[in-house]
Amino acid sequence: AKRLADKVIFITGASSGIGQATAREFASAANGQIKLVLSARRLDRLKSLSDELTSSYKNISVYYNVLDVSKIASIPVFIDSLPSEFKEIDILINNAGKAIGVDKVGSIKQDDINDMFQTNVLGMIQVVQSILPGMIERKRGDIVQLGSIAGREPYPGGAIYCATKHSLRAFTSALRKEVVNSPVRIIEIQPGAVETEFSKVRYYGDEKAAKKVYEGGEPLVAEDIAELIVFSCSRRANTVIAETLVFPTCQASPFHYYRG
Ligand code: 8X3
Repeated sequence: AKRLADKVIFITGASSGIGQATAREFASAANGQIKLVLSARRLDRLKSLSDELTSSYKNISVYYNVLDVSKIASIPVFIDSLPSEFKEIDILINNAGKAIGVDKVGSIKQDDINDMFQTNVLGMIQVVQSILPGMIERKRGDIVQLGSIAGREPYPGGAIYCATKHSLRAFTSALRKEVVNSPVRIIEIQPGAVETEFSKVRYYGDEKAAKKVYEGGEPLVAEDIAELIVFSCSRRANTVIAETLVFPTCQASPFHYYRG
């Protein structure tokens, strides 16, 4: 897509899952030079992704560095310290986020509540606050927010996670209204079941429990979401794909996952 040429693309949570797949998808879809800013907590993973992309594609340059979006104060510092050629971010993929635990209200661990709100809400907001003013000033930019079916339809065992994704949706919808006088596009993607490290993290590293989530049906893979993100960002400038709810064919809601 020529529309991606010369863009600076910033991805949070780029070391795995949807973030990593999106970095790969932009690199392969770009027809022309693009610059990727990759951030996540795991530096070694960012380095190998960067090495992979720069050796596979001539048309991309990559800057990567550690960013834990739950550390709010580190976000503007990260943005301010970007090398000048990576500073004018055109596309933000606000992806970093997680679910921790499936406990019911009354016994949810306070650490898990804090962690989810800190990352999915406070971190997500600060990333936008740090990047939006430059986009408004330059009169261009796309902000892609990673929402979820959990941001539309709450389910038992997900009270906190669902509350964070409802927060994201409310924030994103208000933001889209605020920037209606600007060419900046606000895009929200709302995945259902996607098999990544997501469920492993939710179950505190228990791989068996994570596998069970998708058993019997075929979940989406990270690349499916990455394709939609790149598609959304490469539409004609006047087109905003405002909200996209995405399921695998075996799913129709948090409560409808057909296992055969
Ligand atoms: C991830 C999808 O169904 O676990 O956001 O809420 S779900």
